Amino acid sequence: MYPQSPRQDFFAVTLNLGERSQSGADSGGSKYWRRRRLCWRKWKQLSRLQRNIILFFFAFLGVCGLISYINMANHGRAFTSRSSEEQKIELDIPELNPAVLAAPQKADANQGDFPEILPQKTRNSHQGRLVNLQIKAPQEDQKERPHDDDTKNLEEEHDQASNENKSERTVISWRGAVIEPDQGTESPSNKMQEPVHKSSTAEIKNQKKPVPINERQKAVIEAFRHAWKGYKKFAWGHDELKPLTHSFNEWFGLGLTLIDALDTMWILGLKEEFEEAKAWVKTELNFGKNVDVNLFESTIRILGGLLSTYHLSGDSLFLEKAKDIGNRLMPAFNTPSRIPYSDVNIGSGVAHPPRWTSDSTVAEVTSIQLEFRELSRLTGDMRFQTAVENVMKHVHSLSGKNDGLVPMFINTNSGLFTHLGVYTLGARADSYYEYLLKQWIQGGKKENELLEEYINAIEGVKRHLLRKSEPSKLTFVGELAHGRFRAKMDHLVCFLPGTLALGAHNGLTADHMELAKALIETCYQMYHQIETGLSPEIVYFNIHPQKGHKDVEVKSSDRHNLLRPETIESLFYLYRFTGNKKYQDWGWEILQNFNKYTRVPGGYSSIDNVQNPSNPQPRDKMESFFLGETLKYFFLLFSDDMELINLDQYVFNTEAHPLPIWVPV
Ligand code: DMJ
Repeated sequence: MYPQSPRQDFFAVTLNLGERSQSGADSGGSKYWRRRRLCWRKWKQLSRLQRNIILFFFAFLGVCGLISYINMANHGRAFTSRSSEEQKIELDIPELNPAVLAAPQKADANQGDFPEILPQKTRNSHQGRLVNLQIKAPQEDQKERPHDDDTKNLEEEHDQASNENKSERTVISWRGAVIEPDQGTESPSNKMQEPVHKSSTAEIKNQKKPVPINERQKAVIEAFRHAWKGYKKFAWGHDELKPLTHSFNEWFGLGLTLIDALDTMWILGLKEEFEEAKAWVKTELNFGKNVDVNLFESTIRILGGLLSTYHLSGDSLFLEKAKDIGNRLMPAFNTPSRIPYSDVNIGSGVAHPPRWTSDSTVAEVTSIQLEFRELSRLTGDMRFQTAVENVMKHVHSLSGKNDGLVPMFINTNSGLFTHLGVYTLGARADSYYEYLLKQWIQGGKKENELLEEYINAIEGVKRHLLRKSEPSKLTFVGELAHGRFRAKMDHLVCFLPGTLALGAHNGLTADHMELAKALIETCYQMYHQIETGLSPEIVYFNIHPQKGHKDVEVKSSDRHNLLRPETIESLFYLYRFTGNKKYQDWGWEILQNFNKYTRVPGGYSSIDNVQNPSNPQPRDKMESFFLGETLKYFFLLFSDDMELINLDQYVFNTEAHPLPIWVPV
């Protein structure tokens, strides 16, 4: 009988307890005690086994309850502590990674081809280098760019040193040499700040002695005079000389050659010619003309030429003219995206894109910054600077770049890159890269986005565009078109060795200088391997060993020479920074070939065929940059006067017009 009853009793006890809990609140005290006694009696009636089972069951429930309580408590603690760690990491991120551009991502299939010129350090090493450069940089925009305490201390020291330098005010003399303050003629504007002085005292002492003009420089002066004679006689006040037909060519109708050549005459010491040209600027140059000009070309040649002549001569006439043209160019920025139109009518103030597209060229919209920024600094009118810096910021933020390499076109409506997938350091992109570095230098080496963008781009060049030719293993910069490499190099790309050398001089890593040396050798060979000793506009390199083939090949459509400056420009930088005379000798060889094949009685002329020494076919055109750039760089290359346009005080715009490097106020 026992076996059945306890089970029933057990349920009875449970039910009773349950009933109590539901109705206990209404029960009187006696009823409660009666129930307790009843329960106790029932409990006593149970066998020991039944009681043990019941006790074990409750004990088991208790243990389970305790375990799940501990688990829940642990889980809660773990959740809380993970959140705060995540929070800490999130808070740490901005400290660890200050706003920098994304690192190059793709591995390069061709890296193995260039062991000696590949980056010696990773991109992080550039970031490390950046920190050092930030320390050296002068003050400005402090609000926008917080620095750590160590950096601040070092910057204060730098400030002190710079202030001490401020007393050493200098003026640039005829031939561009630094002279004592009291020898200057007219003071530049009050807003102008002195160029930064970095040369050692010993260097300055040595360089302050007048350095006589050497035979090679005299040859450059003779070449200039010959060209100028033709210009004066047949094209005075017009844009370009036609030296064969003794006539002129009009592009903007603004005396382009004359303005482009002003600072060259100053640097070459051609005082008489300079004064004549200045008189024309004063009395004849009128920008109030109903004429369409190209924003980029008129900025680099006219605005740049006027600004640098103002700095060298200190004559406010040139600043007034610079302000005038600067204002007249501003409507170009009135576009939906603020990326400027290519053309603007400087008389009516109406700007427009070319007739066939609403695109502008990337190099054009990003190579007007040095000039407009300098105009703002001199005038105090920030509209110029703001307009061009907005363009840089916008381009900086755009997608469509390939490891820092940019496409060639940008749409003025959408502000986006167009014709994606083609990357070159030649036409339509070239000076974008040049101005990244040069703006950084102009602004006192503190605009780090520009430097980051430049370093990324050079890494992109190494990764995607460098190859070696056969049989001489010349390092060259080719092009990438939709993933396919083309062994094509424009002569325009020969600006790159000079720019790389300038970057290395300003503290970038030594591999930039190594690449500069390799590339200038190639640019020289682009002259040396050609029948006239003059480079064609475009060359193709052989990249596969083939018997009897040279490194360089030329297509018939590319065999012209426009008297371009880029190789001479780079030879100048390489000579300045290395002192290796071979660069002067290479330049001398090229000058002689210009004299042999491009000089005509009326001046110098572009030629159609660099491969035909018996008939190079002169084109009847002398470009303004022959006087503005090519002959100026020849003269500077042959000079041993390191103070002649000191590269720690001046930065050349892309048309060879030197503008001062800013220093902290
Ligand atoms: C010049 O007008 C400038 O150097 C520009 O950057 C490129 N083209 C010519 C010279 O070749």
